[in-house]
Amino acid sequence: MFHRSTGSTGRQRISAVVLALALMLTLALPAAAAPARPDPHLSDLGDLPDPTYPTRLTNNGPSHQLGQSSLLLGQCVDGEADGQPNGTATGDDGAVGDPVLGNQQCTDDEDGVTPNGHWQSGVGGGSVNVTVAGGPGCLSGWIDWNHNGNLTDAGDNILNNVLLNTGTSTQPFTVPANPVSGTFYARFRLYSPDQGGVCTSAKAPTGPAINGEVEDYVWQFVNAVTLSGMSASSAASPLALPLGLVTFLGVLVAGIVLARRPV
Ligand SMILES: [Ca+2]
Ligand SMILES: [Ca+2]
Ligand SMILES: [Ca+2]
Ligand SMILES: [Ca+2]
Repeated sequence: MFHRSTGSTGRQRISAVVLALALMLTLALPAAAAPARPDPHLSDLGDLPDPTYPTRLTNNGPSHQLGQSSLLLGQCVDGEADGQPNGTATGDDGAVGDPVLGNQQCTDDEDGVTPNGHWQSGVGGGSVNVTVAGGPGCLSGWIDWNHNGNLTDAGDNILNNVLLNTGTSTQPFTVPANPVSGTFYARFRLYSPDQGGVCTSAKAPTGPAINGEVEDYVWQFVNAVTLSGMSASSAASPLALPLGLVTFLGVLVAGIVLARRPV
């Protein structure tokens, strides 16, 4: 009896020790890791109208992961869960409530590319000023010159894999012959160089990038009086057309006055 009794007590003690060890082991183990879920606000996306331009993720719109580097167009970038298309390409310009990286004072993350005022057909006929932060980076840009709703026609890729250092620079490009006046949609993407610090991997106006930023714009162009060039202005500027008309009327009146002036 004593032997069985002792054995039973021993087994109980062993069971208690095993339970205690199991409990300690359970507490010591880290909690099972939650499945990885990408934060939808940690990518910058575009805002050209979709359709017809690919902007939404379902249409393979451009996206740039944020937080992977400090590479930016301009001084500011913010994240979106998806593309923000609208007719004036301003859906991404003043996103409210999204995390803002870079300069925390920014309210508009489309701050890296500005058109220079006068463009004309030919090589180097147009240019934009581009500001890069956290460089070097590779820049590609597109303009839908013929207003057909895509950025993939010949000549649309105005800047291709241009290596840029931190700072602001003027980037010239070719303006096609006889471009039609009106509203032009433009897209610019900045991303890190390949190994060796060179820009060799071509970037499309669509698809993901591991860092950098995309900026989409609408620019208005009005034919000059001479029809030899165009004036570029912000889409938001109401002065573009009136200024052209005023110039034209001024030349016309001056011509009439001169023609009628007695000799
Ligand atoms: Ca953004
Ligand atoms: Ca920016
Ligand atoms: Ca952006
Ligand atoms: Ca925009």
